[in-house]
Amino acid sequence: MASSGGMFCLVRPPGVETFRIGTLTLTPPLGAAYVAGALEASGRRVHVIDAVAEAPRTHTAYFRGYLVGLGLKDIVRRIPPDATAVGISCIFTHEWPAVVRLIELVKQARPGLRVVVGGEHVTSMPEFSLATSAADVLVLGEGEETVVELADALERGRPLETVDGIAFRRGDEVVVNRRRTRTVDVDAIPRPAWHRFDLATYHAHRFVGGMYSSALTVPILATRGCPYQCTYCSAPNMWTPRWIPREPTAVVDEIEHWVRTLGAGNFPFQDLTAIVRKEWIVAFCREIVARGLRITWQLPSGTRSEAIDEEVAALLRASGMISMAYAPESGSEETRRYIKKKMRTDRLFDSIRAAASADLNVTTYVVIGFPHDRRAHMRETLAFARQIARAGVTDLGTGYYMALPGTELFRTLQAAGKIRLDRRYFQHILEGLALVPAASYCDTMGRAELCWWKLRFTAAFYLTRLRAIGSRQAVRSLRETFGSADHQSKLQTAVRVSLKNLRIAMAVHFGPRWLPRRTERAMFSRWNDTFQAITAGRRAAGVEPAATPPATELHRQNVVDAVRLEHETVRAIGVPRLASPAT
Ligand code: B12
Ligand code: SF4
Repeated sequence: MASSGGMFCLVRPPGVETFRIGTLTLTPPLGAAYVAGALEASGRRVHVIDAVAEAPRTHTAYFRGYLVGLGLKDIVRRIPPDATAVGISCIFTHEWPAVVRLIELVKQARPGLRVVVGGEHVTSMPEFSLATSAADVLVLGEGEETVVELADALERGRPLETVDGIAFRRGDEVVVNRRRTRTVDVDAIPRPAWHRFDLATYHAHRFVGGMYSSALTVPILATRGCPYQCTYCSAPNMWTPRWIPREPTAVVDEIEHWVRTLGAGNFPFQDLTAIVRKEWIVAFCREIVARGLRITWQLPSGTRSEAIDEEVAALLRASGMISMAYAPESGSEETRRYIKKKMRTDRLFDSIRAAASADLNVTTYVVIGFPHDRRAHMRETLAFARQIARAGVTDLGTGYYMALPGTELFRTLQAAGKIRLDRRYFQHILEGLALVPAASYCDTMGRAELCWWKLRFTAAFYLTRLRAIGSRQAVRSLRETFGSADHQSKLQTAVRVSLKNLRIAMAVHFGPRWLPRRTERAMFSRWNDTFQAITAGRRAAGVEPAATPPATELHRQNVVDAVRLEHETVRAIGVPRLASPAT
């Protein structure tokens, strides 16, 4: 098991923020902590540079937003001299330009170091990521087993062609190997190596995700993957549409472990969709109650509503759940059908009422600006916003549609010539929750109109809610927003987060930029051409599906066909590496 190799240095790059209205703050990097745990369990020496925790007050202007954390050159300076490989996590597409620059600086300072990148972004576009950066190897999909096998191959000089789940550069070609099969025994995956990360700093800066809690926060993962196939979501490509839960007792063991060893008390679940089966969630809640654990836990990133009835809602409350989110994405049944969001309105409302009667804090997320969206769909969602407020939903989050890579809708937009991988593209993902969207991919509505609908939804929801809760509670809620006590509503956290972000976003533009503006613009000058050339190469290699139906027809096709092509087609595509404009 133990390896004779050198040290693996894992880097969590600076977080990216901007002025957005939402509770979505930075969080401790769960994926990187899992990778660190797997490398440690394989006997390797691991060093972590967590740019956010090491400089949480350092802000550097980045596009219209800012980076939070160590400067890129400072990260390079902190790589230990005996490191033989650097692993960088890149889960968000809008982080990619900063990661490209970071890799370039690593290669300038330490040309002999192997640079490995993992995460959702590189998994969604492996060829493009290798063409636009100086990375050596990408780890695609679930990372734990692959990174250990890759480290072993690098140490022993084994050919990279033999390692499933990676992409790498070979001369003027990028090679993408077959994907590794998902880990089925999820309970055997080593725990996240939180002892290598400074969770107290995340907590002190309220970088926790979800609703603020005064107890130390540790992110948790109870399940992996998601069985659904929403057309705008990259989960099927990242994890395949397979949902694998851990044993409920194993999840509670982990929670108890962090309570005992770290004094943790608040656990946001970072699952794609934690609650799918009623028996699972019932067993999990009963286990927490039986052990007498006095914790809070949250489901900030959205879950399915089908399994939540009155019995489950009462158990959620009894076990310490304080906030959850449903993501029907639209009040329009037609939109939900087009995007394959298999959610029935009557079941959703039953579930909302059950959650509200158990006094749970429920956020509902909607997305506007899907390519097919029409004004009629917006009017339906406006009525829906009022209905859910009356049914007991505590908060409404309205996001703008993002054309995320690795999704069915992205492929459709691309086939229709509507995707340009330019500066604005990277910006629009970060600004999915901004006041005004950075881009609109909708056929009938532009950015200004989408913004107008967002304002109308927000006003309609909160005015209806205000009428339901009364002004006295509203005043108390306002006081809590700016105090040090736990928040009772996500709006409180969102208001605080947004004001802080606005202040920093304005101040940061008088300070240093991550790259001079001209160089930042130049960086993208050839990215779109490279992307189009790669698309042609992928078509020739048979990776792209033969037919790309329009957005309104996508619900008729099974995403598994496209996922299979992407995962099983071993390919080598000729793409020269782009030189950086910063050198
Ligand atoms: C929790 C979460 C958040 C948290 C923050 C997470 C964080 N670390 O900062 C919150 C709620 C704040 C959030 C916000 C947003 N999010 Co979010 N989020 C997630 C979610 C649900 C879970 C992430 C997670 O912990 N996963 C579990 C771990 C185990 O998986 P992982 O991180 O992918 O890591 C594995 C592999 O990727 C790999 N790996 C990762 N790093 C490395 C490094 C190396 C060296 C190696 C070898 C391997 C490796 O191995 C890991 C273990 O298997 C994901 C979906 C998902 N399930 O991944 C979306 C997701 C990451 N979010 C997404 C988006 C779009 C956003 C927002 C832009 C939404 C918005 N409109 O504002 C914001 C941006 C916030 C910001 N400031 O940048 C997208 C990103 C897609 C993309 N291409 O950019 C995702 C993928 C969801 C989706 N499918 O649409 N998010
Ligand atoms: S949007 Fe949610 S339910 Fe749909 S595929 Fe993605 S993770 Fe699953």
